[in-house]
Amino acid sequence: MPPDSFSIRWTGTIESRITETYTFYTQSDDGMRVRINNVLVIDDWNDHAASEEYEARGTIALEMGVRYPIVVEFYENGGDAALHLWWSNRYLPREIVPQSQLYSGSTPTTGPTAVTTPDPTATPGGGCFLLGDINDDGTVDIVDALLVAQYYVGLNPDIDTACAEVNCDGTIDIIDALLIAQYYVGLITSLVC
Ligand SMILES: [Ca+2]
Ligand SMILES: [Ca+2]
Ligand SMILES: [Ca+2]
Repeated sequence: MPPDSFSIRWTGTIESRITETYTFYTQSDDGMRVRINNVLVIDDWNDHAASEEYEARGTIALEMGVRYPIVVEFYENGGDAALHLWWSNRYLPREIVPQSQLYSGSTPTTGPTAVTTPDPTATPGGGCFLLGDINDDGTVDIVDALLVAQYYVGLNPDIDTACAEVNCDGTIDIIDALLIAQYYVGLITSLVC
């Protein structure tokens, strides 16, 4: 491939771990376009440097567990060449879109990813009866979300981990805390994965 005057198109799918509106950001040298679910989220198809000054951004709502088709196009005209892609939402700070949320291939799923379903009436560990009810007080609320967030940063190692792993991805992290918080405010209706 020549160092100048080329273009590239990547196709695959992207999956969010929570249901949220995301902002995507690009810095590229030269042009870049990002389509997600056939929506042109970023259209920055012109010559420029890869810097904050020429940063482009766009937003799109993503539903947790759904793999949306993503197409990233890039061209280089002359001189330097670079491209970067970040995302963020109101809960999660800006980060490079992690490899773990990108999949090759172009066949998106049309619904939430199938995962094993635990029995929500089970009473694991310390006896919590509702997944996400970390303090076992009978309601899932913001306190439970905070307890999981504290566990995630190592502040609260004694919580009922059977209730805290709400999305069944094998780790208890800030996503589990966010899911409980979203359940608490009615943005999602089930914590059973
Ligand atoms: Ca260039
Ligand atoms: Ca609770
Ligand atoms: Ca988890």
